[in-house]
Amino acid sequence: MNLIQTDKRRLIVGLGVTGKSCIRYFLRMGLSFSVLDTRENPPEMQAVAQEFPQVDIHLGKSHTALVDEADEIYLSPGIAIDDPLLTEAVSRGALVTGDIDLFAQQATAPVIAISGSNAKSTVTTLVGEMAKCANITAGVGGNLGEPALDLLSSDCEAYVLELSSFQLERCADLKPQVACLLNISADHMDRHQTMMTYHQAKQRVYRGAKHIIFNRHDSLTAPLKTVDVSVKSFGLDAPDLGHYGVREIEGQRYLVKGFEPLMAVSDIPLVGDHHILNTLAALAIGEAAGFALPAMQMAVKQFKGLPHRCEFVADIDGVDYINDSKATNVGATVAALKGLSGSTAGHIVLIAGGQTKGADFSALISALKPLQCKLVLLGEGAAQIESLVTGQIEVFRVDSLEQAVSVAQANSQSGDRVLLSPACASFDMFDGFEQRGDIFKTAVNHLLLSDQGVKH
Ligand code: UMA
Ligand code: ADP
Repeated sequence: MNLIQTDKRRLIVGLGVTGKSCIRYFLRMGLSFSVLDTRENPPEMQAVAQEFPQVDIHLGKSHTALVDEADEIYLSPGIAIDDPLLTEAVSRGALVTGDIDLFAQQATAPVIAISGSNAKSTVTTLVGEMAKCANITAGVGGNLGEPALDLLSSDCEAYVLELSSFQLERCADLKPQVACLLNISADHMDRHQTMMTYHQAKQRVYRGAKHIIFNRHDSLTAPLKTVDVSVKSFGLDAPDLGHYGVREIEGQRYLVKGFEPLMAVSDIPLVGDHHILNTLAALAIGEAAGFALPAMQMAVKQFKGLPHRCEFVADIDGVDYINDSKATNVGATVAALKGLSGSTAGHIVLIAGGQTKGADFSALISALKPLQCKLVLLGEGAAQIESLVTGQIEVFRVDSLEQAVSVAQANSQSGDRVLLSPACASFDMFDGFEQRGDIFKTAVNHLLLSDQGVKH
């Protein structure tokens, strides 16, 4: 497939982070194109007009005829691949693709592609840190941080890409050196409609990969075809030869490859089984990419985790407050609950709720009940979640995150943990998960200050 043909009518759809990276790319390549955003007033429009004064930009739904006429459509991830906007173009045989195929055409260094429902950003960042410790110049980004096309550089010796299901569903030809699916649990069901289409989108990360890494306890991550490919698995149990797992050696738990110890579990600074899994995945990815073990060990030991992912905020009167605002689906919250419960002396008070994205919350309820958690609910999904737990666990309904924090404080005691891990997207009440996490942290810090004031 050769996309770079000057006689083609190219259309970039979307003026977000991806659309802007596509504009920069086509300008660098000296190719003609138009841009459409179906919104009348997309955010940061002024900055966009300033950055690209020469670019032909069309806004609003009245310009959608541009899509019907285009030969090649570079569709941003926020627009579904089956959006009616594309019907006419698809029926005419127009190419509908995204930034990742463009990236793949130009990237000359090996690509490490990481996907999954959860832990993508954590593992992508850790693998990027491993590359740094191994003195390898790596471009790290994709669905996280810098968009893929902006990473392209002749200096890069490797690329580490986090890829979402939205990016993968429109990516035909990445052919990564290493591909990993960390886990699959329901997410974005409002977009993908069924688990089957979501699963199919995620599996595309393995297309043309030379090394495949998957989670052996999550069957949906197992590759469907494995001809001429190295396939390694990771999991928390003792692994077969050549695979990654955990073994007890002389009374101490080690991350191992087969029987070979790689590093002690106690060397991982982050708490919880989910971080052991993430570290195993990163070690497997790094080894497949040729990183030296001492460099990877150093990166793991130094890795403090990312903000808003099980981030410790404060200890107030023996109660830990933890910000896991990035838990925007049920799988992430269940992992956080399971990961933290073992090291929690008392109980967990969970703050959850928000935009449900069509999720089924039964797995969350099953995780909450045996742990005897208390539940503080806010946002759009509160009524739906409450209806599933009524009479089974203690539930409090609140209108704001500040109120959630004070209700959680009033209902916790020394040894408990207050965990913001919403299992929902944030857009019903906040600009995004970062704002939600920041507001939580501010509310907790106010509590801390007033608590210190009382003690003085
Ligand atoms: N939109 C329109 N009309 C358009 C174009 C976009 O209404 O013509 C709307 C979309 O429906 C969406 C919003 O604009 O609500 C932004 O969409 P976009 O595709 O322009 O978004 P970008 O700014 O390009 O950001 C995208 C990813 N966003 C999505 O997948 C929704 C970013 O991931 C990603 O970091 C960025 O590309 C660079 O790769 C965000 C995300 O939430 C962080 N990702 C999901 C996740 O992690 O769970 C998948
Ligand atoms: P993603 O980029 O896939 O959203 P992040 O690294 O940002 O992943 O983490 C998102 C959420 O997933 C966080 O709430 C985090 O606590 C949770 N999480 C971390 N590791 C795992 C895991 N191995 N399985 C499930 N959830 C996890």
